[in-house]
Amino acid sequence: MRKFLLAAAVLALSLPGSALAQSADVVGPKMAKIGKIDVKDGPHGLVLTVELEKGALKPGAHGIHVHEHGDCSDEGFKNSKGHVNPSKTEHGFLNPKGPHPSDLPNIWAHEDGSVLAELFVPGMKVSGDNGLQDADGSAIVIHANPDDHTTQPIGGAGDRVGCALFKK
Ligand SMILES: [Cu+2]
Repeated sequence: MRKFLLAAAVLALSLPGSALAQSADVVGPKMAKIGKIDVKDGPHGLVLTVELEKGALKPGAHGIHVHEHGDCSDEGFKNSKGHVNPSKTEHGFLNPKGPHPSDLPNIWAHEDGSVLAELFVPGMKVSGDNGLQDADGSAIVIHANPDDHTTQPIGGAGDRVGCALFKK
């Protein structure tokens, strides 16, 4: 029993810093923290938990995607570049030529601007070549408007209003 408890303790301690799980702050357009995203690496893909504070977003639906470059340092978050897309497909769950592996369902902000959402990204990993923590890292970017899952290249989701940096 003691051996089991010890093993459980070691596992719990190893999770936050390992490749299996990572938590990142989400910063808003003025670089202030507006929430966080927790990522868990599972056997079939990533489970994301998005938790944003009151006032973080305007109420309603917002597009969210995994962008290819791990950089949230500029206003507008253009440094995060485009969507992770090693398969060279088009954007959009409703597009016959889509989706990008980094496309995600919209998240909804409550009337107070807060968000609590859980998302699944099939096939994506935390580490490895096309993982969140690849050579140049990745950014999970939240947009001002909903993603219509059809329009190129980002479903008409508009400006980038939140950014979470994932790097080794
Ligand atoms: Cu995007």
